[in-house]
Amino acid sequence: MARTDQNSISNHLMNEAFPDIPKIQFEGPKSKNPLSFKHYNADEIVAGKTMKDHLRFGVAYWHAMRNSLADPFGVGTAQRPWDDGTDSVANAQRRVWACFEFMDKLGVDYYCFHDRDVAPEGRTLAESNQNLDAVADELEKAQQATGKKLLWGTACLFVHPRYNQGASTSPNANVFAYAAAQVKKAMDVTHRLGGEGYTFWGGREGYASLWNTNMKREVEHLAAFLHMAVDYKKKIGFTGQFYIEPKPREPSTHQYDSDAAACLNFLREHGLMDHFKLNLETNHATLAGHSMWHEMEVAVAANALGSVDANTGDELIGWDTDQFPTDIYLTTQMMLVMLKSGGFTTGGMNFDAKVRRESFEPVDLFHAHIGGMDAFARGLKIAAAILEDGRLEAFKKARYSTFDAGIGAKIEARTTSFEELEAYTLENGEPLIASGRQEMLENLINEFI
Ligand code: XLS
Ligand code: NI
Ligand code: NI
Repeated sequence: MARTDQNSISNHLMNEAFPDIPKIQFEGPKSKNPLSFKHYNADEIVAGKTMKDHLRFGVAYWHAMRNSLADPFGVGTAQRPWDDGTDSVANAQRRVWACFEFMDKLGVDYYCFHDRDVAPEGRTLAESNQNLDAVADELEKAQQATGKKLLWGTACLFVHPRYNQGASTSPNANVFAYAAAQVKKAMDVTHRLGGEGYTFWGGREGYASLWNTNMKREVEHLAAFLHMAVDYKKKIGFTGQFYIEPKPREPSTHQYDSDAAACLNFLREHGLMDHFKLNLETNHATLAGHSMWHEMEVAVAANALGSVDANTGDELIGWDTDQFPTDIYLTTQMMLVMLKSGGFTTGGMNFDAKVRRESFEPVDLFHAHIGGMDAFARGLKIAAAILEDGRLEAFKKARYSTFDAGIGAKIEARTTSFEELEAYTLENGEPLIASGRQEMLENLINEFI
């Protein structure tokens, strides 16, 4: 099963999809070969585990295989010679092998998909389901041939015109029903392919205008939908992790699962906390006016960090530009939180990122993913070194030490009161406070970067 069988990949494509590209190797930081890893060394042990097991990289099918690189002002530019540009099932099946050749050459073990990325939507639901089954046959063969695995599956509930006012939050019950049927099938296929998770991203689960929206009703419908998904999961014996992916807006004006805290509140209010973890996306964090670091800390505090859509945004453009992450500060912060939380179990680092419209050649897919993988490998090594050094964590611990004993310990144990704290303060007078030393810590971090 876990054996890489190149023959089997090329058997399914008349020509290899990436004929000029060899398997990408780790060559170390001194290498000048752009098609090599400088830092990501899959089997190297960092903080007790291989890099591969820490990072659990995934390729996002919708971007790597389906993004034409169109933008709001221009048509697609992507050159994808293996793709005949049609919506046929045969083309979709061929594309599977191109994707697996890509993952194989890149050395990425996981992929993620929406139902409609992998297989074309038919004229009816039954036809769409048939198309999906036909491509799932191919995905299953390709998984077996290469040992690659499905990190998570999902349903596309935002492209088709029927979903223009939402799916589970559509004002129309028949649209809700259609969406439910689509998710049921996407869950079946994810289960069949041994998916380790299933993601709900509320593409249009929000509103464009409150003039026509009953927000309370829509949010309740979303909760009802997710409860039915939980029930169905049990029915089919799917044990993968459910994720919900926060995003504040775009294409909606406001999306109900707008950020990590809002998602957690929604899950708690509707009794869904035990069934979901968060799939956090960096660019969604910045759209919400937060850093990814903040979003990850919020998730970890609730024991709900599930998986990551690893990308980044452009500080100067206000939309979800889904760029590949290359900023070492970003990856260091993310890897620090990840390591301190104990690491991924079911989740991983899915590259929900696309090459720029200007980067239209197939080889650019490699440059982009190599860069992202190296950036996280460096972040991981730096974060491990910072934790091993211990000064940062020791400073943080000392900063709260007045809560470790005496009146502080009573506050944390909730065994004191305003009256006692008043008496304490009258007796002890003005508190002696310590500097936060932000600049000193920023300098400390720069020792490692
Ligand atoms: C879009 C989302 C989407 C989800 C999966 O902004 O990031 O790609 O990850 O539906
Ligand atoms: Ni995403
Ligand atoms: Ni996104």
